[in-house]
Amino acid sequence: MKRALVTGITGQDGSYLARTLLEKDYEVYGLKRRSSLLNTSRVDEIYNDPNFKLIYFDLNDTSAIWKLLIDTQPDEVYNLAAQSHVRVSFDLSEHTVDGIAMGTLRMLNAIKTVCPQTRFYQASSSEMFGDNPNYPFNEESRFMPASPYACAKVFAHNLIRNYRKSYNIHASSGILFNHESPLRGETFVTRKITLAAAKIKLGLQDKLFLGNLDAKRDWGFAGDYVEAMWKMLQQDVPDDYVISTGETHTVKEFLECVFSHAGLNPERFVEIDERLLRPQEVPYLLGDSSKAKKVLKWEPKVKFEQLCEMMFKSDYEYLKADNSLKDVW
Ligand code: NAP
Ligand code: F7E
Repeated sequence: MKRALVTGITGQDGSYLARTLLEKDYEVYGLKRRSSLLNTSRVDEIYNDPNFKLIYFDLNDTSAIWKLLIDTQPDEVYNLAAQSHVRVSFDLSEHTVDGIAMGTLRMLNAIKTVCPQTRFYQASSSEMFGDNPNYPFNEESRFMPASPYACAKVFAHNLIRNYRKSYNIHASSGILFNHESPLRGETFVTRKITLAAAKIKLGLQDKLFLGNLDAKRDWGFAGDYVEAMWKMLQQDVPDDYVISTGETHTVKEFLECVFSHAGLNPERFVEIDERLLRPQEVPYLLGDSSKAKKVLKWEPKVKFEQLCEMMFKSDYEYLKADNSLKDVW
C-alpha cells in the first residue's frame, strides 16, 4: 500500500485529494495546523476510514516537518497548504510569503536528506502569470506575478525546478487555474456568489457586495483537478503542467449564470464595494493545458454551466434542509 502525505488537508483541494487517494488504496496522512475552533468539516466523512490519519503540522515548523518525514517515509507528498487568498495576501504579506516560499523550502530540504526517493507535488498557480497580456498561458509563458501570494508561488515554483535539477528529486508543479466546488472557501468569489444566491432565495440575505466584475478566470472543478495532481506523480519523469479548462469567463458571467439558476435578477441585489478591489488586479486568465492532455491523458470533465449549477444547488439544498426554510421568491 502506498503512503501519501497531504498538507492543507482541511482545505478544498486537500479534502478532494484525500478521497481520491483513499479510493486508489493509499494510506493517507492528512496534515492540519492547529486551530482554536474545529475546522475539519471537509474531512469529517473520511475521518473514520482506517487508512486515513489526521496529524498536526505547520509550514512554519521545521522540526515538525523533519520528524514527520522521518517517522512516515512517504511515497508521495502533496504540498497544498498555503494562505491562498490573493486579496488577503496584500494585508498579510509576510505570513503568506513565509508559508508558501519558506514552507516549501523547508519541505524540500527535509525530503532531500530524509527521504530523497519521495515524490513531491507543489501547488503552483495561474496567479503566477499575473498581468501578462499574452494569453493563453502554457508552461513556457512568462510569470508576471501581481500579488505577494503570486510572488511567493513563483519562488516556490522555481525551487521545484532547482531541486529537481540539482538533487534529482522527483518534484513536479501543477500550475492550476482557478478550480471551484461546493467545498470552495466562502470568501472566494464563486462560493460567495452561490451562497448569496441561495440565501437570497430563502429570504436570509438581501444584498451581495462584490468588487471587480470584469476580471476573467478559467474556472474548472476541483474534483477533476486533484486527479491531475495524482497523475503528475505517477510519471517516470517529474515536470511542470498547466491544468485548465481552456475557457474563460468574467465574474459577471459567473454571477449571471448562478442567479439565472436561482431564478433571480442580479441587478436587484448586487452592489459594488470598492473595498473589495485589489491594489493590483489580474485581469485575464486563460490556460492552455495541451501538455497535460498529451502526457497525462488528463482532461477536465465539468463545464462552466455545470459548475455554476452544482455549486448553487449544493448551497441551496443544504441551507433549505438545515433551516426548514421555504422559497420567498
Ligand atoms: P484552501 O481551501 O485555502 O486550503 C488551504 C489549506 O492550507 C488549509 O487547509 C489551511 O489550513 C492550510 N494552511 C494555510 N496555512 C498553513 C500553514 N502555515 N501551515 C499548515 N497549513 C496551512 O486552498 P485550496 O483551494 O484547497 O488550494 C490548495 C492549494 O492550491 C493552495 O496552495 C493554493 O494556493 C493552491 N491553488 C489553488 C487554486 C484554486 O483555484 N483553488 C489554484 C491554484 C493553486 P486552515 O484550514 O487551518 O486555514
Ligand atoms: O477572485 C474578483 C477578484 O478570490 C476571483 C485562489 O484560489 O485562484 C484563486 O484566486 C476574481 C478576482 O480568486 C470579489 O478581484 C470580485 O479578479 O475568487 P477569487 P483568485 O484571486 O482568482 C487562484 C488560481 C489561486 O491560486 C488562489 O489561491 O473575482 N472579485 N468581487 C472578487 N473576489 C473575491 N474574493 N471577493 C469578491 O467579493
